[in-house]
Amino acid sequence: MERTRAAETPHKVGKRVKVAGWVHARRDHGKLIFIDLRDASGKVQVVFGDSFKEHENAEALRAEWVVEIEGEISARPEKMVNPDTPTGTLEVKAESMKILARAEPPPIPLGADGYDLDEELRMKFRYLDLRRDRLQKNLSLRHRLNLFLRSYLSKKGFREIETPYISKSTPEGARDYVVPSRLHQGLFYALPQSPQQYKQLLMVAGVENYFQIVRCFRDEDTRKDRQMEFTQLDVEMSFVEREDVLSLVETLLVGLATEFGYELEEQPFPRISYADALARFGDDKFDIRKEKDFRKLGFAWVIDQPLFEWKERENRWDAMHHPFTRPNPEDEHLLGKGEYGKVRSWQYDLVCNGYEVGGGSIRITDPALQSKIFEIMGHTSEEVEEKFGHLLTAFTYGVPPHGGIALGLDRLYSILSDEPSIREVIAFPKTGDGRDLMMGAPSRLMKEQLSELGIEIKRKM
Ligand code: AMO
Repeated sequence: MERTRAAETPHKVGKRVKVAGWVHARRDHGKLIFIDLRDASGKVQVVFGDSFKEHENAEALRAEWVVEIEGEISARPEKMVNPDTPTGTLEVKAESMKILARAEPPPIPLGADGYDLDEELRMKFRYLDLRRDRLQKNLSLRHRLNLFLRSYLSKKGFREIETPYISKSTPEGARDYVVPSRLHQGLFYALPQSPQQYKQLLMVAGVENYFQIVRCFRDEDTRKDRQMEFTQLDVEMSFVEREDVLSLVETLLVGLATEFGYELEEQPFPRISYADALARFGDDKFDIRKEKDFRKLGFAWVIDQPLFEWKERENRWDAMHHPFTRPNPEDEHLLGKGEYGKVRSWQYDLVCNGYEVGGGSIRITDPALQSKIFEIMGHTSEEVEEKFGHLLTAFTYGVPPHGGIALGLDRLYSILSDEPSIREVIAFPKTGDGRDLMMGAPSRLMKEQLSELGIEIKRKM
């Protein structure tokens, strides 16, 4: 017999079915034993009564055992109906049962929302933690949102193109995760902080409209809105100006809010200059909502950021966004005068409910201007050639004007799921100090692995 999922049972009242899943809860009333059987689609009540001959097997059942049950779906007696659950009007009258797996008592309770549990335990037993309703819902919402983004952008003529994860360092302001090369000992790959240079090279390649739901890697301390690996909706477009990128993202997000039942605080999204944001909110991340009520999204654009910021400790100018951001043409003449701090850029950031959920810019396409920016940031011409020569060369072969943006999906999804941390919307997140407690990462390498890579550990931890 084909398996029926819990959510399908309301359509099969009166029929004999086979259901399978985990024992979510068990209630023993002596002659009658009830269990709530849970599968990925939901829960359904199973009753072991007269039609079930092996009563002692039902007595033995414990939470989280995995079972397969055959029986008839029948309407519950009226006083037993539970109107609060989708299968609350029916039950499966068990006739036979197979125990597929027994289970140790779970080390963390799985019934409640889990917020008040020790996070280290939740992470160590993440495969159990993920069984709770709240996290299953978060995984489902994430899946449906990704589908929406993919289908929306595909309909607008964008192509999703995968770019390498084993690559060369792209400066985005964080430290790189490096990967030693076995074939080229002493040389290293880096995991990309974002696909920034690849997507610009795709524009040179004539792709025009690119997107990718992509993992990015940054060696920075994790926080409630930060992970060392996180997911972006990365977008790049050719022959566009700032307005085109802002309007694409705005219509995408309005469409998403409508489809998924969220209210927008203000529309069109207000645009606030960086200087005004600092003056009004004291921060470039702010919350425009009047009331912090559920399912309300307060999106706003921050524009006109300075191109450079002064790094006191390093005693040099650094790019506020990244070095590929185009200066506002009205301010470009200031570069020649050395008034770097006054140059505004064509950067734009998107904030929502107090978080920065996106950032992007119109890019530099003139190799001379790009070299000048690197020079202002303190790179020697040899360094520029070594680190960015490929991009500057590519720009000599016919580069279209282009620009783009990346949305931080973990942040956006945690807002949409009303979760306090992005860890609640990521299946397997790292702890605050960058460990995967379930897998036990980071971990030591075998001597042979190290020697194959030509690596010697100087200081043992
Ligand atoms: P940026 O560095 O601003 O831009 O990143 C875009 C968005 O990604 C999210 N984000 C993070 N989310 C979780 N954990 C992190 N450690 C983390 N770091 C960033 C934020 C942020 O707004 N290549 C450019 C985009 C472009 O210019 O097109 C970039 O990566 O929500």
